[in-house]
Amino acid sequence: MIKLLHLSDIHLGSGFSHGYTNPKTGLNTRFEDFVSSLRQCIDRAIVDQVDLVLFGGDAFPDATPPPLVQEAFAREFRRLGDVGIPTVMLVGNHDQYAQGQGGASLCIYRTLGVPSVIVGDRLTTHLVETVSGPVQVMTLPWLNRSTLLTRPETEGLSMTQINELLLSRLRVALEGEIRQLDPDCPTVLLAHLMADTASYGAERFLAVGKGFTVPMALLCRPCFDYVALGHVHRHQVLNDQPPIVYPGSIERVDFGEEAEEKGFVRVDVTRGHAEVEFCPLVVRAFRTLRVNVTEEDDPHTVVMQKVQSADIQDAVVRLIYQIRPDQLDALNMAELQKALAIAHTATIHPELVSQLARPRLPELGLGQGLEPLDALKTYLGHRPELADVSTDLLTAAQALIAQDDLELTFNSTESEFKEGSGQLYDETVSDRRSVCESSANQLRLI
Ligand SMILES: [Mn+2]
Repeated sequence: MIKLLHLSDIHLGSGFSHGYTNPKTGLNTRFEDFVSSLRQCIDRAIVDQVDLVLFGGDAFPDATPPPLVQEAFAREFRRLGDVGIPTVMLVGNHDQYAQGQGGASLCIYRTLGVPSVIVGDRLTTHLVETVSGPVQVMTLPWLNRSTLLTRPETEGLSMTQINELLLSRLRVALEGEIRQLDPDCPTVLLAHLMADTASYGAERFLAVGKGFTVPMALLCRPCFDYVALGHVHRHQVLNDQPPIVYPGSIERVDFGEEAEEKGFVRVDVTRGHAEVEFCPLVVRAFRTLRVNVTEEDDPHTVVMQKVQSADIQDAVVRLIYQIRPDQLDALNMAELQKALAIAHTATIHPELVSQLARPRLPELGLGQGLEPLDALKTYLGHRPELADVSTDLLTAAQALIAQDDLELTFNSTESEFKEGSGQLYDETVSDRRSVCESSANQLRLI
């Protein structure tokens, strides 16, 4: 039996905006949190005397981490080498430098000839001799189109066609690799990819390029006793035997992972069977507090009650409240900041909800059927202060009305922001939504 510890998506050095500089160490507190999570994983590997550690990729936010971050990562993994535990480090999308030109942040371990570390930056099989016997580890790093395709092959093809071509190449390459396996030796596939049945986490916002999904049928093969995945930040088990598992990230990268439990997995593998145990890590809590005070007579008390009733001690907190502009002065910000001070860090996001004056126009009375555009024209005719923008408003309204489904507009707005950080995405979309909604309300009010 081979004892494995499988962790993934460390992203060491990210999420600094949710921390502050620790005056005792000079380091960002979120950096310290991430190091602490990694340390818990390494501690467990040493205590359990595992035979092998598998790292599923995405060590840092990008392929050029600052020396301080690189060093903290190396310092933790070195502890495994010191006690003779080998590690396979897989290259994830965040570890690749300038997609297509080769090179990855983790390759330095191979260059230096660190004896306990195997770097998985290509599709190949490593025979690892452990204390408990040999194990085959097939590494499949993050694929981008230049991994298996040349430029002339992809010229003029759509993204879908390129993905299909990439998948057919992967199928052939994987088949070739499988044929060379020793069928009697325990075998693990270690892969950084998006499986087609995985449910998405925050990583889709972190992704630099749009990847492609790999069908489960390609992974769910009897030649593999365990399939160790990386990339998706939410822990999930996609198949029972062989177990196909995302351990998830080891710390919360942003608010998109607020509700997710963080951890790693311990796996006992023999040829033909594997037992998996998810091991939760002690990580910092993230809390979103939402409250709508637009209908409240005493908005300050309501917001304060929301803050005081929440478990925000040492958590990363964001307070989002919807408020009318005329209520803003009612909030005692100093008192609010004081109540939030027990949090690790807290940010305040007021969402202004404008209450439009509702002039009663006789032309728009009940029983008068009016097309929305005519209604807008009538409304603009009564608002001389909008004369400068009335043409633009009418053009915009025409475009809006032309949309079959208003929701489509929201969706396309969201996709524009998927490349940004989860937090930015959340806020921007909700801002946009409220803008769109208030435009819709305007039309309704007319
Ligand atoms: Mn990834």
